[in-house]
Amino acid sequence: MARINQNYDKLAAGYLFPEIAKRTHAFSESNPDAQVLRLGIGDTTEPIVSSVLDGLRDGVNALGAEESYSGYGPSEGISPLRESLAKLYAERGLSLDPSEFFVSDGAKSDSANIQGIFSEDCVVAVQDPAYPVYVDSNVIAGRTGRATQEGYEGLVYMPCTEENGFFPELPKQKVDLIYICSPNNPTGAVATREQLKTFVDYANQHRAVIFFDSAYAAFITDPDLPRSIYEIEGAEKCAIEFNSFSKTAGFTGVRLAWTIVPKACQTEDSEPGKLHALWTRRQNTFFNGASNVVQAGGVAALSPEGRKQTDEQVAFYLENARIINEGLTSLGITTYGSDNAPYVWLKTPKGLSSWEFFDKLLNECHVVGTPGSGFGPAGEGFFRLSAFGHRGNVEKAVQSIKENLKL
Ligand code: PL4
Repeated sequence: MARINQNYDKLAAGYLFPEIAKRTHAFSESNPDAQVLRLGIGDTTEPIVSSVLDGLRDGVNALGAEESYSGYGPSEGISPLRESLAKLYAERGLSLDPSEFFVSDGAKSDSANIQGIFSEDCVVAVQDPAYPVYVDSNVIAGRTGRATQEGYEGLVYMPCTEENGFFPELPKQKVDLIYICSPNNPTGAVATREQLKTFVDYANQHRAVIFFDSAYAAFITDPDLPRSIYEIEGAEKCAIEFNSFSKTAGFTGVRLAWTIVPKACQTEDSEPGKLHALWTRRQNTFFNGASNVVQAGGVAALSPEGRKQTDEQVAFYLENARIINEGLTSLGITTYGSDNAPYVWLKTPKGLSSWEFFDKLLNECHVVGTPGSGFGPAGEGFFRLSAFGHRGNVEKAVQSIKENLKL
């Protein structure tokens, strides 16, 4: 007799982003003439830059000739891409071997799947608020109890609040797996070297492992802020890092990412090299590698011309963030983030709940954002606006908020 994975029934509600899409659709159905301006999902909007398009085309063309055709590739990714990634980190003085880079189809899937190579009884700590995938993947894996008003039983929430500058204190109890996202989705806060050092030291002391999601690292403009956790001494022994081409190369639909599992990284019951071997085995078993066409695009994105052009696109989105931030602050709304991240994190006015503000913004201004409470209990009373969008739409959204939001 087949039985389902009962852990799915523990999941608190629908996944956040489909829920937003559902509510937005309902609004559009009842207001067919309203132009809905979307600053909700962090999804790129600008065309892929020419050098990366050329790389993708080269990938396609290679498939059309007998001598350059390729079928299944290594599930860890093609060597030129892994080597280009290692060079990228080497430029910042980080010595990582190409074999420590695992190319994949997304930071979402990797950050959801990584927990699968760890013991089921590991205690998990998450920043609160956090990208929902970290929590949900552990709920499904059975590492939590029921959902309550305060979050899932058994999960250690590390509140990120105005008081602590949206970076958490160390957990009071011993935890085994720690998720840190910097630049942070949703708060836009970037961890300093000192802040990361406290977690790296904790992890090395307790033989915990940090999952460091740096999907927005390219948005860091402040040269003093770390873009990779491996800039912190000792991190290679305790941290696994995720990054993605989604937001830099506009690959949210194309799909390409990478995960770094250093050979030095270890757990309390394993030697250095074991985690690297387990992730290799996991990927070999469950994954057949990212698309060869797309990996050719990835190599082009890391070329000097690709980097120049994609950097310009990142700067474009950061300018959107500045425009949104300026518009909100001119209304007296308290905001965070936006300087080194593509998200503006705002405090809902008049103590409205996050979902109340979602409805208000949609009904009064026809602007869609993301309720902070969807990212965890500490996100209640906050709201996220995404800076991904065409400039004209971003400006229209800000104008509409300024003219129509009843404060
Ligand atoms: C909506 C911190 C966005 N349907 O594209 P990937 O898989 O390489 O990267 C996804 C990702 C990884 N890590 C962080 C992220 O914020 C994201 C993308 N987040 C958002 O609006 O929060 C897109 C979400 C998408 C989803 O469910 O991920």
